[in-house]
Amino acid sequence: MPYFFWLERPTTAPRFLHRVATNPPELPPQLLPSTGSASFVGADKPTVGGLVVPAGIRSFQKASPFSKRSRMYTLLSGLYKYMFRRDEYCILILGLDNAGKTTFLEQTKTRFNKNYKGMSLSKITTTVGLNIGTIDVGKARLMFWDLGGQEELQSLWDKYYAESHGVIYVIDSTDEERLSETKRAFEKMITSEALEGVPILVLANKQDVETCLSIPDIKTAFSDCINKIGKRDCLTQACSALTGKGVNEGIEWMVKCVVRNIHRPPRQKDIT
Ligand code: G3D
Repeated sequence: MPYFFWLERPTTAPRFLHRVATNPPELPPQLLPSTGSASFVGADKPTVGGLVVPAGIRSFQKASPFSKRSRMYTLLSGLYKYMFRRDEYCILILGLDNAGKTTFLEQTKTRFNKNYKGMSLSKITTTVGLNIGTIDVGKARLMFWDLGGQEELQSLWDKYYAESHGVIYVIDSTDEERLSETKRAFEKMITSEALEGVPILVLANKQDVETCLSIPDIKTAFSDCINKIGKRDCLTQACSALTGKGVNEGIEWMVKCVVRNIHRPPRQKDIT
């Protein structure tokens, strides 16, 4: 690659400048640009041809057609990276066992990934361990971690909190008996410091079942959690992971929240 000068790597230099800080390639002498030497006016202002050499430049080789090409290359590669880069967000799917977490993940993958042939939703069995899945929504890539909800597995949830950008908490609206158990798990989760400011989507799942608890019923049961939610985005969404009702709305809401949450910036990955 053509080069035009070497830089020391000042920690504050913009990232693209580091590209030219590498050793020059070995070129045949006829292709090498003629070398100029820096002259110094005053104690700390080196100049070349009347131009002040920016701080951080140790040795200088006269600008040549190589420098233009190099800058063009840097600009184009920056543009390429900007256009073909995705912001990656990690989303935890939590909730008690049998709440419908895996069914929700499969339904989401089927809806948001063209060509994805999911397994038959009615054949999904309860999560033991970890299921993962990825979807792309615009420039955002959501990576889901569906964690097992059995009591002994709940102690593993907090190992994932620091890395996560959002939480989808799934409640089985047909299981009134376990409502207080799921509320306890929810309360423990939202009071974790490692999740501070992380948006939470509460899915009242299995709304296709006629006898299920309604959204107001669930909100009433969870009412004393409200002041523990703190300053974060939180939405309760009616959903049926089986039929897909409410799935798109929930995911779109989550994407909006994680993108605007400046406290947890995304990881950036080139599109592959
Ligand atoms: P989990 O991953 O949270 O443990 P699963 O839960 O996704 O394995 O779902 C547990 C059971 O609930 C499954 O039934 C699944 O079909 C059912 N289920 C999940 N979502 C819904 C829903 O929206 N509506 C209804 N009616 N059922 C749902 P089985 O019979 O396989 O245990």
